[in-house]
Amino acid sequence: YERYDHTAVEKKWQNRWEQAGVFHAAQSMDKPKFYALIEFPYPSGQGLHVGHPRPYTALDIVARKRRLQGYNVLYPIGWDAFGLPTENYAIKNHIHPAIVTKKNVERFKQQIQSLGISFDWSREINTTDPAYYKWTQWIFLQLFKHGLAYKKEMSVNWCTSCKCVLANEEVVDGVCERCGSEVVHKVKSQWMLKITEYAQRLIDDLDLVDYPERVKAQQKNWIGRSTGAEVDFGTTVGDQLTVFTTRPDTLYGVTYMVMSPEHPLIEKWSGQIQNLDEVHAYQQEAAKKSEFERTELAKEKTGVRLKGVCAVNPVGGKEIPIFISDYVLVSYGTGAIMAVPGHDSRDWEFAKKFDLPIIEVVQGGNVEEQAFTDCATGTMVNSGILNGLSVEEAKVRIKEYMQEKGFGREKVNYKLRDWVFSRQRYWGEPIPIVQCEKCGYVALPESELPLRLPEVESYEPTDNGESPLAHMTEWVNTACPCCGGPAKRETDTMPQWAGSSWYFLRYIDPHNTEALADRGAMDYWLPVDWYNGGMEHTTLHLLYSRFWHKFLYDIGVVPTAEPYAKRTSHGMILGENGEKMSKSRGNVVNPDDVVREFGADTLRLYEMFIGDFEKAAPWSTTSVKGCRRFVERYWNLQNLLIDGAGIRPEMESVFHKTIKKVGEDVENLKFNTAIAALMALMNEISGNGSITRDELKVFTLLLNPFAPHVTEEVWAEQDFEGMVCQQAWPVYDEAKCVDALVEVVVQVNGKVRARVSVPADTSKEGLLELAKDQEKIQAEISGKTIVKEISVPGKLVNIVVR
Ligand code: ANZ
Ligand code: ZN
Repeated sequence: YERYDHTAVEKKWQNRWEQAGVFHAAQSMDKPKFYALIEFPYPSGQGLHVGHPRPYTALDIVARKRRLQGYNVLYPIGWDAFGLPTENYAIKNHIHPAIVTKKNVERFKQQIQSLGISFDWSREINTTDPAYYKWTQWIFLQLFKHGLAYKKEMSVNWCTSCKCVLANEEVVDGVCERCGSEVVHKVKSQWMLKITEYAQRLIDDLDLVDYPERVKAQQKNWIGRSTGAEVDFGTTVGDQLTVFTTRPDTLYGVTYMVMSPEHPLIEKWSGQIQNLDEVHAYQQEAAKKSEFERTELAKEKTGVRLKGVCAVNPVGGKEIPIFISDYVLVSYGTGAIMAVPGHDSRDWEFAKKFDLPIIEVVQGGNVEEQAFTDCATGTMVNSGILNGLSVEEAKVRIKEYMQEKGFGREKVNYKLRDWVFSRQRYWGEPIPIVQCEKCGYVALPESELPLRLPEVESYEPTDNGESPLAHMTEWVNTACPCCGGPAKRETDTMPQWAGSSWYFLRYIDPHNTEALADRGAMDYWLPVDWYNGGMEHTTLHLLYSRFWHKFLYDIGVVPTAEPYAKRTSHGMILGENGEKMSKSRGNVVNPDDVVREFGADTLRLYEMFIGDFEKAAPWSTTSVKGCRRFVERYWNLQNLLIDGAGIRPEMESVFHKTIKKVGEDVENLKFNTAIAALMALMNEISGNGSITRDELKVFTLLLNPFAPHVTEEVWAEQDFEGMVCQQAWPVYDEAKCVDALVEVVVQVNGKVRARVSVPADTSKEGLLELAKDQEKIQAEISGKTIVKEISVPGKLVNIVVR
């Protein structure tokens, strides 16, 4: 066989597959189904990156194998195309973001198609398509109607450069995740989604799904469930000051209180506070800081005492000072704390700085030196009714007591906040709400969906932080759907996370005009059987989409409580130097170049062979060439063909073992060892110098999910029937998977004392262990000192004793 021409072969098979529609999921629902999902790409201007094909290829291998095993497979793709990078590019170059998106999608599509991924292109979706976002808007309206979407004046993260509100998740280390600019706080009226209402179920239902433990742990952490109590402190001005604490057992150790600078009671007490100027100045300083800066542990504590107002401890009745300090956040718990400097580090630092008393209430540390926080096993002291109890007992006792006296109650809190769902930008889904002077916020009738994005002159956000849509007066001014009176459309758009929160539902029935998807089809296809995506999406997209899905489940739209039965995560592909690939580092590998030079099959094999799928791995051009040689060796197997059918007896064991291993490895994300097994089989065949047609068929079927083009070509060259992708996955016989046995002699001091039959691939250590287990050998060596052990797999063991 002549040189393998990957360019012609790959193009040819990609066209044939598409013409034959072999990767279209079947409409009929009689076969078992397999729904494989990858995170759909954001079609950026940079085009495909070599990181993209890693998850696509991995699930493609699973999908292709499952098709061969008789499953009806749904493996779809689409475009998550709303969002800032496109909008920013559009602003800079004065091109409509829709045009930019179209161009980027075309490029991405052509690149992905060159990889031979078995996506069902007939179900391609695009979040910016009005026929798609009609249903994104529809879901928003359902949330609104169920009281889960609401508008709220709130302090939001404001990126000074993007001129845009950011969700907490989009602020990383105090700067904008996208542009790296400073993030400040600004009060704005925002659309919010009540994800907090689902906090407990989002934790509980992790028990129903097969996610990696690290993913479950990150989600739980993010939701941040905390159990404790709310305690009402009296004040000298009449109002109650309520705090949330996880340590109600330390109530007798409270020596002062701290309120967040934004706490509403401060305004209320302005008549009584004697140092109001100082308080206002502090509030202004705090507003400038990000939440990250405020809660940084290492930061020097600051604060101002509220002169003229004191709190009263509900146990003991002692008056204690109240401070405001930025280490207490307005948005968590009640926005105020009881300070226990003896047992909380932040309180301890604050107390030292402001010279406040420190009381030890759990014995075992030295609270003058540092806060004794790790005190779960200590005994209560200086604590009235709690004295002598353990911390655990004290928690129970004080909760009973406060319930009895009516100054407190048990309380569970979550770190999770409601989802800020407004963006003051153009390139997003319009929020289908109008504001009427008489009726307030009114939902658009569903018959008016989709509410299309109007054409605007300029996509720049305005300096006062309004969306560019706010300039479109004829669009903004409308009639109230409720009373017909004058009303204004909402000009904020949805955040980028909206479209991706339900896209896996649309793939099931992408052209439906009556519903987001047909219920019968959802009953069949849901849940997604296997969803692979990046670890960076664990707390955002994965949580958001679980929330939307649960809501849709509650209102009877979808049949399952969870969207994804199984989740896996791939590692990143790094540059040849082991650093993250980036233009500035000059280490970017373009997948197009690899496909052109070596072929898509080689790129696919390489990306799977590069290392443990779940770990990051550096690129290596040498190894790419190794994979190309493997493809050529496979192609050249055709030179070794001999007459005769079936798998020859001497090849039986290795073939059956390989069928078993490749199948199991693919299901366990061990693509690299599956390929290694195929390489080993190849060596075995080469060593043999010949291959039967049936052996070639089995090898081809096993290799097909990894290298789909060259395998189709060999199949066709050999006039085998049909296409490989329409055959059946080979089955192995467990009985034939056992290794051939070999006889090994066991010597003691050079004399043969036993012979044992062991599997041919028994390791050095395994062999030695087996040898020592022999009765005859035990008799020879017991009571003696072993001075040397020699073990030669497949041959002999020699134990030297004295
Ligand atoms: C008294 C106390 C004593 C506390 C002690 C801790 C240790 P998590 O686990 O994060 O829920 N806290 C409550 N609300 C706060 C707010 N808005 N900003 C900053 N801190 C706040 O922690 C709850 C604990 O964090 C609460 O329990 C409270 O301090 C503080 F030995 O109350 B603790
Ligand atoms: Zn009205």
